[in-house]
Amino acid sequence: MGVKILNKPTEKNTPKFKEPQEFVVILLNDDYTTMEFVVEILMTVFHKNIKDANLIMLDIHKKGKGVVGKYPWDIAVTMAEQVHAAARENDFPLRCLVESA
Ligand code: TYC
Repeated sequence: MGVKILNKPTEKNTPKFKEPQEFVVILLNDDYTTMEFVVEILMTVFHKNIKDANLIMLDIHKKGKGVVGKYPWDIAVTMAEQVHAAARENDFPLRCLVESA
């Protein structure tokens, strides 16, 4: 007499692990935040080098918005909070969004 195994995983009910989802942080242009401040944010919060930070900032300035990077949810949200806190502290209206990649 064999032991009956309850809830034995089968091909059908075995949970498949989902790929960790990624999110894009999008920075929005405005007319009041200085270019220097945006470059500083890109370097300090998003760890961009000065060359990339300038290119990303200018791209956002020209196009109205731009993707800064792709991150897991918690990191993306923390970065967005850091941007908004620093902008508020410096009286700039700089905003960013977190969207599903
Ligand atoms: N448009 C701003 C200026 O001319 C610079 C700027 C760039 C602001 C990117 C926000 O996400 C931004 N001072």
